[in-house]
Amino acid sequence: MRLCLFGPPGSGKGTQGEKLSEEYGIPEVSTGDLLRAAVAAGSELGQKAQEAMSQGNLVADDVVVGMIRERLHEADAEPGFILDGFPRSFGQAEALQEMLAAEGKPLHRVIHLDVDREEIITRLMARKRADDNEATIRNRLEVYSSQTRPVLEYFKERDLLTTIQGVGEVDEIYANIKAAIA
Ligand code: B4P
Repeated sequence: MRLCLFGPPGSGKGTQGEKLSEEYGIPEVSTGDLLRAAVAAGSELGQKAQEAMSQGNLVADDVVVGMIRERLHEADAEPGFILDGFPRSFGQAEALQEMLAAEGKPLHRVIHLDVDREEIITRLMARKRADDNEATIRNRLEVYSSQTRPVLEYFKERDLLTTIQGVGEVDEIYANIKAAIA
């Protein structure tokens, strides 16, 4: 199975991705986690990503797409994968579709976790990651509305999109995701 979890920051992509990964035995590939690991390792890629991330801006498409291309070619992603937080721009969506089409491995579904702004701010303020301060959260939400949310249309046009309410019990949301991919 090849899935994509789409939604605003704090919508539960990481939370649901981990559960899906465990149950289906395929890796959850989070661009946020990959970028944070690169920053922690002090690699050249990490240095490029750090400034954008600390301000809540998107890291450049070529950096993120290159990273995803490499990760999806690792052996554990051969039977499938769950993308968490990728794509986040039209450029990333097109690059992904082209890459998967060229390999004859199309996406099965894009799950959009819908959560309103106030709930997101409450969740992220409680989490306290380095980029979970109020100014950065507001910018991440702004970036989501202007650059990421419009990409939903791209997947809708291709009949790949299912929107699921991301508010409520984690297990209830998970059951709705499973029903959508069954
Ligand atoms: P991410 O790491 O993807 O950050 P995120 O969107 O905040 O994470 P996520 O949405 O997975 O959090 P979750 O809901 O699991 O990105 C960080 C930064 O990296 C970006 O701002 C950007 O700079 C860069 N980046 C990443 N991908 C990129 C890309 N493709 N292109 C360019 N730049 C990119 O968890 C949130 C909290 O909610 C948790 O505390 C959780 O416990 C809680 N929660 C989850 N479900 C809940 C529920 N049902 N009820 C209550 N709380 C819940």
